[in-house]
Amino acid sequence: MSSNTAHTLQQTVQSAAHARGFHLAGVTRVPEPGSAEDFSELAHFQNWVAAGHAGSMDYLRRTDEAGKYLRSSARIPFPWARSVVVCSVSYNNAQPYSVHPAPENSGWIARYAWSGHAAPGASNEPDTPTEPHAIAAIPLQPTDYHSVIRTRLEQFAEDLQAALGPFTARCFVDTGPLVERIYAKYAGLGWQGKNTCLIHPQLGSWFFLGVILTSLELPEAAQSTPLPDRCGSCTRCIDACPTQCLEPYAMDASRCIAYLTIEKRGEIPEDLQPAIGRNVFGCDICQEVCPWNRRALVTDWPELSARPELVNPALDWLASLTEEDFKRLFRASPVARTKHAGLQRNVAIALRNQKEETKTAATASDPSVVV
Ligand code: B12
Ligand code: SF4
Ligand code: SF4
Repeated sequence: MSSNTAHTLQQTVQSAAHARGFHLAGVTRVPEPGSAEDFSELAHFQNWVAAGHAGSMDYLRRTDEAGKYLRSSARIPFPWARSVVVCSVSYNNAQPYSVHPAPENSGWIARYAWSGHAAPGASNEPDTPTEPHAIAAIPLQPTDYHSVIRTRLEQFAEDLQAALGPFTARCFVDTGPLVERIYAKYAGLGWQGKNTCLIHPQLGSWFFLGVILTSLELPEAAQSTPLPDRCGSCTRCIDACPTQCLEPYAMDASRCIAYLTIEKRGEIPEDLQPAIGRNVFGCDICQEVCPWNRRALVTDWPELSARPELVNPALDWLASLTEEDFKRLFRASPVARTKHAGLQRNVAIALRNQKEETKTAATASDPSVVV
């Protein structure tokens, strides 16, 4: 491929991605594992898993017959893969953060899981552009980013096949056996911050990734350029993490509130329960304190609008939900992953934490208590 053709490939990817509504797109190679071109970050994967940081997420530990971790290179599960097109989609909505003052006795559901869409024919689009996704008259129907993005990603892959000629392609949103953020970094979609999230100067870190693995050989000239790391001397995310599970650029996921409240089944270790605070599904703290999210783009994907009832939800309301209510509210929503029992477990912890906090506040303001 000449540098001219390489340039055309980049342009084709960018314009086709844009036409399908993706906020960013880039291309990078899938290097041979262990070769001089391999991505150095992937070398950490084995130690990370061996240190127990994956907790009970067994899917991260899957190996091939030779015992190699599938996620240590996309070429292990997909030997035909030569390049990857990575896209990002903002899920940010103009709504408060969990670290902002909140209504009394409210819990927190992670930003990415608020998504809903107006039912066909229903008119609950915002009245004015200055009120993005304001209180909807008709409840938004739950949506799940996996299927929402995958639909457009598959159309995008077909657009590319039509423009570039036939090639093998596999689309993944979250669930493929590869460390998506590393490929996204080399595809120029952002740098991996000290909180381990991918960050982009305009999108912040409130975005999802979608990847198209391809069999297309990619010459040097056709690859996107990675962005420089702009964390500098900042350590806000590390300082703010309630369970102290972050060290610069690496996470002990077995202690992360997102893992504990979404992925972990059964009891949550008692010593970690107070740090969960009011988080009942996921956690946004290390992103909320990040200066790169102060002016992050707000999504224009109607399928990723915020369902108002999920922003600062009342804990009593969540505690009262029956299994039937849970299914109705969270069918086809990311929240379904924790199941009714998981949500009830998390709500019980948040209610206990809130009670403890009220007790501590009362003691602190009682003049008869001598410190
Ligand atoms: C497992 C998983 C989780 C786990 C573990 C997270 C983690 N940091 O690994 C849990 C449940 C905790 C989680 C949480 C969240 N997740 Co998640 N998750 C994934 C998933 C499925 C796999 C990630 C993975 O492979 N982790 C393994 C570790 C090793 O990877 P890593 O942390 O990126 O590690 C690299 C570096 O840290 C470095 N490294 C490792 N050790 C060391 C040591 C040293 C010394 C150094 C220097 C470097 C280093 O090398 C590693 C690569 O080998 C991906 C989708 C995918 N298929 O990739 C989504 C994904 C990463 N998650 C996503 C999201 C949105 C979230 C949450 C925001 C959801 C929420 N609010 O609750 C949080 C964010 C928390 C955070 N600070 O990262 C997005 C991230 C988008 C973005 N902008 O970055 C992804 C890409 C899904 C998607 N398709 O959009 N997630
Ligand atoms: S998501 Fe929450 S618990 Fe997990 S690393 Fe970030 S701040 Fe810590
Ligand atoms: S809070 Fe600071 S250190 Fe953490 S990811 Fe953002 S810029 Fe980097």
